[in-house]
Amino acid sequence: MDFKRSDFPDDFIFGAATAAYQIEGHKFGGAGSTHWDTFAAGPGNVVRAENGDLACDHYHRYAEDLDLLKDAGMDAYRFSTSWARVMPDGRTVNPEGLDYYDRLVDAMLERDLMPFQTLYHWELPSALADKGGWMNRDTCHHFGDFADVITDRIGDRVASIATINEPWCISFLSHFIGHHAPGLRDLRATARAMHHVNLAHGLATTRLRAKGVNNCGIVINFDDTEPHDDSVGSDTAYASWDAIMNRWFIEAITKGTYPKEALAGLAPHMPENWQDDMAEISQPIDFLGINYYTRRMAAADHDTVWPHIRSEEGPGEKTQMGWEIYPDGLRNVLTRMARDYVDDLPIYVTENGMAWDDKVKDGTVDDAVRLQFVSDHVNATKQAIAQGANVKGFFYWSLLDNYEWAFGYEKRFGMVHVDFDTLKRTPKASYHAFKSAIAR
Ligand code: IFM
Repeated sequence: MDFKRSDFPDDFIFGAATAAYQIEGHKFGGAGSTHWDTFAAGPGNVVRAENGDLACDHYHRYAEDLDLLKDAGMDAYRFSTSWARVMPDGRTVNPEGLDYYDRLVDAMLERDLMPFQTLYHWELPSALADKGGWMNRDTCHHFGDFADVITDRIGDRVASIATINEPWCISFLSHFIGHHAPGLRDLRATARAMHHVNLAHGLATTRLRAKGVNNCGIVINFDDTEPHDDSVGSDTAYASWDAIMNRWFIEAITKGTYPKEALAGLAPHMPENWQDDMAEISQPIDFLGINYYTRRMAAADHDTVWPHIRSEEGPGEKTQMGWEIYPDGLRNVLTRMARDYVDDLPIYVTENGMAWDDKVKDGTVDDAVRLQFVSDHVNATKQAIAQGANVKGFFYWSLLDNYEWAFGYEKRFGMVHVDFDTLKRTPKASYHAFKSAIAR
């Protein structure tokens, strides 16, 4: 790879990320049904109707997986704690679930890996989904209870806590586009989910502060959005898409406001008195996690409903997901967020990575495209630091090939290949190259 650890400040952190439902094996340890289990069981929602029952069986193989992180010389592991494992119905504690995360965190510390925890990476318990899920304000309070319970058990040992992973996916992608659970296409549901997920962040932050947690933040996904061309229509489409995708969550959290271009469609459907929640939502955070994958071009499409947008991939080479490979976009997003929203608050690249149809041949996986991808994106991070963004770490998504939500096990993001029949792990060429690059 075309970078080395010494290109970065001494305290810069290199790591890899995963999420509970995507790797653990949800059928083990008394975890409760989630909205992903029921969504996957519905017709046509997920490739081959696959779910997270077994996934990578990290639940039993976590020691082997943490050894992979350690052997690669990584400093930190970004993982998530499944709400439905800890509280199968969203409210009642499952001691087995707490014991599991206790063991997992201790196993990280035994290997000198800093535990970067995410509270919610999409395992909404079905019992709460039945009551309206993120459309229902009560879910935010139940989430606060979950934050309390899991923090009482492992909060003394984690390096940081992010409340929510990718609020745009939880709300807009899941309630308007319908691609993720619960698979709705409903503007009113969307407006409510987009506000409630922010409120859940705020309420959980309040609970964590009451316990003295002093390294808590949120992880938001951003695209590097551009107008498709120089027409007025593309300009307007860009402003709307950027407001929904890139500004809604960060503006609420750092400024206590919502962008008018997004409210233009959402305001009539917002929960009553939403304005009263903005102070709780915009309380200070200690870091911002940024997930970046691609650039998007926004064009006007007046044959569609509000926001009248066609969002297209850029022209460059595409990954297995069909997403354009565009490293400059990471630099743009990092410098924009520092400049416009968080100033010198610590920023982490909490996810960046790509999927490819990787195959094991003679015991090795030659993922040359990923190797270049990682090199270019780490270098884009370096440029952002040089331009003043206070970026403190880079986490590759993902350590392992895993359950890629609506795409089932078809898309491979890992630096480590997983054979989903035998569960054998095979580090790919990118893993070995990353290891060499970050060696001390
Ligand atoms: O796999 C997902 C992850 O759960 C959230 N961020 C994007 C990744 C790739 O799609």
